Amino acid sequence: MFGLGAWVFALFAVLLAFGALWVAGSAMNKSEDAEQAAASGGTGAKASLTEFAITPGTLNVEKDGTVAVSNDGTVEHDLVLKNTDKKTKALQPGESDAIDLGGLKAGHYTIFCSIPGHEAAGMSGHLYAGEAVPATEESGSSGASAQQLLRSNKTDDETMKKPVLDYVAQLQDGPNTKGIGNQPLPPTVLPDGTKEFRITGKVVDWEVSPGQTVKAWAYGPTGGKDEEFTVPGPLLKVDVGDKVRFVFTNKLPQSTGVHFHGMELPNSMDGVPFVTQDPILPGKTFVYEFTAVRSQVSMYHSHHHAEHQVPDGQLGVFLVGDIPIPDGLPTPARVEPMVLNDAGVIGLTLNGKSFPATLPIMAKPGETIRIDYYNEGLQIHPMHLHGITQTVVAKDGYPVAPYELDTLNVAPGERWSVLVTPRADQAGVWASHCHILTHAERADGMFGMVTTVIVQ
Ligand SMILES: [Cu+2]
Repeated sequence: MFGLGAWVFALFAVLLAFGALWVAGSAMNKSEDAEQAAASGGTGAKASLTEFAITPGTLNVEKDGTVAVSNDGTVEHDLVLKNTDKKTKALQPGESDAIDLGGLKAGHYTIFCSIPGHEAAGMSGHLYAGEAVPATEESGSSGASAQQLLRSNKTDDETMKKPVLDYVAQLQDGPNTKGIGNQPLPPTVLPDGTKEFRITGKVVDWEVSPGQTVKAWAYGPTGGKDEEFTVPGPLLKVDVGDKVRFVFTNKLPQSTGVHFHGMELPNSMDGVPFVTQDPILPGKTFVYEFTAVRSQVSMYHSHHHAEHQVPDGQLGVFLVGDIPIPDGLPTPARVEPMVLNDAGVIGLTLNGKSFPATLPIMAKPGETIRIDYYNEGLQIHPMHLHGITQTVVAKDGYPVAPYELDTLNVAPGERWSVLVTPRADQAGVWASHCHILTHAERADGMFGMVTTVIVQ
């Protein structure tokens, strides 16, 4: 097994790196706030609420000051200081309110919008009441508010440590949520050699992160138990030249259609309702048949109400054969799919899970892993791997002349395949995350599109 101590140490290094970025961002906000404070008489700050952000993300307010809050969005929002009674009223679009911080202890507070779902969507931030930066011995201040601020900062760090420890604990205790996506589903081989998959779409409970269970629109094996319905759906794999039969049954509360994204197939099998077929009504079955003509890194997903059906979970990986590896590069020992999502009930996730429920990618020194990124979300995600080079070998399943990078932009619909070969001197836990930092971290620590590559 793994040395837990080394794990914790390495993950703290990760936290420190994130922390440095955060301090830089905080310093910028501070200068903005200073301007605002000057304009409003020196004791207050202003916050703007939109979908789905609190701007600025860090508010520095003098003790007993006020925060002017405006709803500049298009739906109802509010602003609440966690664990206090300080908050605005529910603000309609265009409305404003002020929070009087009179009597509030100097310190650090988490702020958020309490409208259900808005905090998770990104409406959270920090508020510092009192001095903006803790005074040090050297600066000559030993006032009570500075001491309180340091204590409060320690509490904040403890809060941020928790998801990391929860993630680490999975190495000993196993996954911290129910359900794992991308489970290989072997086909039934028919007498003529056709490979048949029987897949159903159904709404089931899906645990995105510990304790956070949503109603996912999942794929699973037809006739399977609810536990076999996952996000992403079952991982399907065939060989080049195979005849494929995909028998789909719709148990969703809405019509749908299954599109094989990236697959070369007959027009009538393309799965786009009103373009190549009628919608598959709830309770009905549709049979897709095609021959897999070349190697492919493909996805199967809904193409009907896709704006919600796909991010809600109607997505899966469909591999054909293997990507040819250019001369001089090692053949991968395994393929690790990493399916990105950012919307619907599933939200900011890797393989249907939000940190700390994401699973690490394990690699031995000298071993080559192929990571396939699939973007099933609505936004671009720059996927950054710390410390170890990623060598791009295919785009959308098509081989490309290999090139190296550490951050790979993955746009919606794209699939990128990279090889990762850690060296012996790269042993450790390497963070791997989307570098849109609000997709990876929020006021209470890391979440969402974060995992690690563990070289051991
Ligand atoms: Cu992202």
